[in-house]
Amino acid sequence: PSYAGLVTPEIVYDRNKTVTDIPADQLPKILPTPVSYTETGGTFTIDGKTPVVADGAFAKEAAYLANSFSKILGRPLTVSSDAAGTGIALKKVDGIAPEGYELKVSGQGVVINASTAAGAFYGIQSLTNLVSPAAWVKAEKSIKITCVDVKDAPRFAHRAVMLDVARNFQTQQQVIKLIEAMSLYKLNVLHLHLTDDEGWRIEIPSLPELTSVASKRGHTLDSKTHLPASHGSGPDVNNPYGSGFYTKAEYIEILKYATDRHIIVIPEIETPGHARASIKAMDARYDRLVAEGKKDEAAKYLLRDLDDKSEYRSVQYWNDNVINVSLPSTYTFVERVVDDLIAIYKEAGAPLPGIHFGGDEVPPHVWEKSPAYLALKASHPEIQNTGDLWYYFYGRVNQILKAKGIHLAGWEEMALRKTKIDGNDTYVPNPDFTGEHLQADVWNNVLGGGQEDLAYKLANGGYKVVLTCVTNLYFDMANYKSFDEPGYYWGAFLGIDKFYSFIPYDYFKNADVDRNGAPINQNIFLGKQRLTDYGKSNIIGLQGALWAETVKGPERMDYMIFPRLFGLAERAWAADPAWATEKDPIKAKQEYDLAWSTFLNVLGKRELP
Ligand code: TNX
Repeated sequence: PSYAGLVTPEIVYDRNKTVTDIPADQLPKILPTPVSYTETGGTFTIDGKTPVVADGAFAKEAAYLANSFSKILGRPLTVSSDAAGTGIALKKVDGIAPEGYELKVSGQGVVINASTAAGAFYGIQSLTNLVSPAAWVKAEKSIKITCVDVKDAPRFAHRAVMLDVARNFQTQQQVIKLIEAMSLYKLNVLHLHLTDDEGWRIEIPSLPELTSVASKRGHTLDSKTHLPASHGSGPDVNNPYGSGFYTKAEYIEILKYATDRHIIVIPEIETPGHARASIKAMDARYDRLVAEGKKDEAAKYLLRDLDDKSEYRSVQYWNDNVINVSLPSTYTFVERVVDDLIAIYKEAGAPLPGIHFGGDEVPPHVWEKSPAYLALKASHPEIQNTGDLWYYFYGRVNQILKAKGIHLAGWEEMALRKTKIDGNDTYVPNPDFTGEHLQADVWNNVLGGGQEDLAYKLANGGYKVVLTCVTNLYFDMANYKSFDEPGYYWGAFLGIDKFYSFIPYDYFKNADVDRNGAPINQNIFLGKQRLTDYGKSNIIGLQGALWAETVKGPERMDYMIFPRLFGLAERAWAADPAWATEKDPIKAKQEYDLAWSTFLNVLGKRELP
């Protein structure tokens, strides 16, 4: 990595101020950068009389376009199927890449060609980018669009944002706003972290305690005995953002809004760790049914072994937050939740390709003294220690999902089987989960931590990997080192440059400083795995992640996500920029400066939605 030292937090924030001012007419108008973009001279004017003419396959996209322009023109455009006349045409053309499009604006009108509805949608979003930001704020009678020739297609199929609404809640309106911003910049997966220790945030009609009890922050009061006051999570009952959930109807609205914008919403039900809220809710259900004299029914969904005396503590200091995976009732619970989620998605008409079952950060010594575990061990020779339960649990969850045609997604730990080798806990990839059926979100590439190449190892080994690298893509990390800057920094300080300079197939390349801001020793990359060609084919995309222990309220959420979202969108959609492949370090720096200036200029001239 000869570019070490190119980007440091200090330089970036200097750069932010001294960025070269590139004249507006020389700036690219479309973000993320399209594959090709040429201005062909002249303009085309869209006014209230411009018709939208669409192939039947793109009727929904035509309606979306017609309505979105009404924000400027005061009324929607008319949609017609009459191919004659000057207007905006959406045409189905075979042979264009999925999600790709061609956009031609000329004196004669606008033509968007695509082979899929998603492609037509992205053509529309690029057309929307060409409208001057000012037009969106002040209503006008007509909109002038620069004539262009654009050809475009995304680099990665999976362009995601993970939003944690469990630690602190965010309203439906905030989620809708994020979806709107994501869609403008061609991101297509919203991963909602709906459950954690602090709360359960989605109504599951057949298990009402999940929200009646566990959406309220107060349920954690008897837990977490060792939490330092400075830590963001915990009981914190007076926090106004600590409680809340989406009713089924509200969640369906979110799904419909996302589906109209070609965004898939992956629900995350965190198991077996980070599950204090689920456990507490099922405890409450148990207590109620026992009080009603229904003892047998009471234990049906119980998530803990009442006689388990094991002692453990999670990294976030919880001592009672791991579901007991040896209990049959755990699988009854999982299946019940999955079935309700399927029904909710079906009612919304939204796709549900995968469900995320968490998997991160299960502490040592959990389950060790559980009678349920000891009984299971006695009857299952393949289970020798609690590490083997990992394999057992995700194997069963995978079976439940597979039978319903849904793939299993999880944090990287899910793809790793913890086992004892020479008495030490060691992770080995889980051979049952490779291939199409498991999506692993890989977060740990902490510089100097020794796991820098984990994402590449898993991809080379056959896992479908979503790069969620903490060094470059974590929205909950502070932008830079300052007492005034909110956020964690256990992974890195993360200005927008970190997102922007992330090179997916070689993310060691721009790795420069560690999590304390000190220059890293490049020797840490010696002997690390690089991506093979096969590994490359298994990198399905990128994900920015907003964890929310420190994210209280909508303003803070927006502050952490913007403008860093644009750096993420650029790297998820566009090819590696020229500076990433330039071998001469001086030329690379010049090219980087120009590209970075241009990028910041574009952002500076763009209204946030
Ligand atoms: C680690 S990275 C977690 C989350 C925290 C986050 C805070 C990962 C899969 N788990 O539970 O919210 O750190 O940055």
